[in-house]
Amino acid sequence: MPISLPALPYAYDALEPAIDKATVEFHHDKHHAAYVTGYNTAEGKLKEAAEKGDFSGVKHWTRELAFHGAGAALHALYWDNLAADGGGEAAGDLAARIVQDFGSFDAFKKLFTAATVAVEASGWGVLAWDPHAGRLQVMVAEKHQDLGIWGATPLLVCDVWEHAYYLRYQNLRAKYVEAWWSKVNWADVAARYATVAPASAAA
Ligand code: MN3
Repeated sequence: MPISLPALPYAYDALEPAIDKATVEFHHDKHHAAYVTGYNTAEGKLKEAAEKGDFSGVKHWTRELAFHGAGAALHALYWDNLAADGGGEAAGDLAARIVQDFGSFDAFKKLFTAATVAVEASGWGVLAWDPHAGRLQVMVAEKHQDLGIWGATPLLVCDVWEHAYYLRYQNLRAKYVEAWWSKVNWADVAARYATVAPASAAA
């Protein structure tokens, strides 16, 4: 089944001045859209290969499926993770879990920021719930699909591909990440955490 481009959950200029209107418009309408299209193309090619029994292109198209599928999923999460009135700190069970797993909100924020700014070339900073370790993890993704822990659920992601910030911030990735924090929709992150947190997490 083809996937479709989710509508941006706010106006193009909703994240100004932290993330500018032109960047959001290009990022959603061109870049995010291209991952959706790329996923659908790969899915179609793999379906065709299975039907024809011709697997000569299977290595290429499974790679394309992972790249575009991960790109599409992370971008949908990225938009939902932000809001015009975002910022501040996590609250409730998520806040308690952040303190348990990282020591303090400030320690988590510094770790996430450092990991995200340090991503080599194009990728993402990720806060994820890892069910194997039973804890929150700060991870990074190179491109969209490399370096993740299987089964871990991303809760909060920061896109640090240059298309996410170059129009306004040029090479100053750290300035963009600092501004990005001011738009984090903690209610969205907490709702995602609630769907994966163990029942005993708040105890
Ligand atoms: Mn992007």
